[in-house]
Amino acid sequence: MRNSDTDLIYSSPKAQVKDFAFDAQVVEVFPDMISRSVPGYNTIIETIGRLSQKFVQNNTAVYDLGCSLGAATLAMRKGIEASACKIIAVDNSSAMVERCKMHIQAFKGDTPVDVIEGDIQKITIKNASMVVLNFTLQFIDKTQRQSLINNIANGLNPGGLLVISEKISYGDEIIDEHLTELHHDFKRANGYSELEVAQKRTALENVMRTDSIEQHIERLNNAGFSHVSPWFQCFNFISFIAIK
Ligand code: GEK
Repeated sequence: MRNSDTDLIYSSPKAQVKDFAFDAQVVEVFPDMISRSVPGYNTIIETIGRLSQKFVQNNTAVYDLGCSLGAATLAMRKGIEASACKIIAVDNSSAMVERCKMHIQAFKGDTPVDVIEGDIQKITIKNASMVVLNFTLQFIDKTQRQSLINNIANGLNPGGLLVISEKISYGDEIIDEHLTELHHDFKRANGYSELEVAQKRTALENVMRTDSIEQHIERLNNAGFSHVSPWFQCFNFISFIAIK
């Protein structure tokens, strides 16, 4: 069923497809867009909530980096059982941050949430027991990714958890082709047309740059995480846990 929350951004032909941006138009349809486009998104959000129950410690900070409308923040606020914690949710899109604040206020919760408009590459992470990068690292310049992961590792307390979810590429042409096709089938099954799939792909081309599983694991190991593993994968979408 289509209503005003349905993502129709790429449904009509565009003379020129502009680079994708997290602007007001995207904010309006974001929950519909991400759940129809990212296989496993809801499972990942729910699991982030469950992990927060296990990993978040009393008197510590929790970070949701590239929080968009705060889905992971809300899941963690529901899951956290520790006391005197604070969630810091950061995004550099003013439209996202404005709407995120409204979402957070609409739900009750014991853990306070600070929604901050800012660049996740510039914030200081400290006294953290859990950090979430849910489909955000893929939008950061490749040359900046290791230093961001290093900052997160430095700001986590021993035993602290980083959850990182990403779209990936294999670097094997045949596998990449099949996984992309399976992903596009998933989108078609969720009601996106060929035109929508094709125009969105063009819009993301210069904006979202994927790494391989090996690159992610190497980067996490370089940053000093003691335990690193994928815990979820569907087609070319993956989520890792990394424990300091
Ligand atoms: C979710 N985590 O629903 N600093 C801060 N935010 C940034 C930066 C940056 N440098 N670069 C991109 N963003 C969310 C979904 S969406 C993923 C995350 C997607 C923000 C950007 O504004 C957007 O809100 C978010 O990262 C990526 O669990 O739409 O594929």
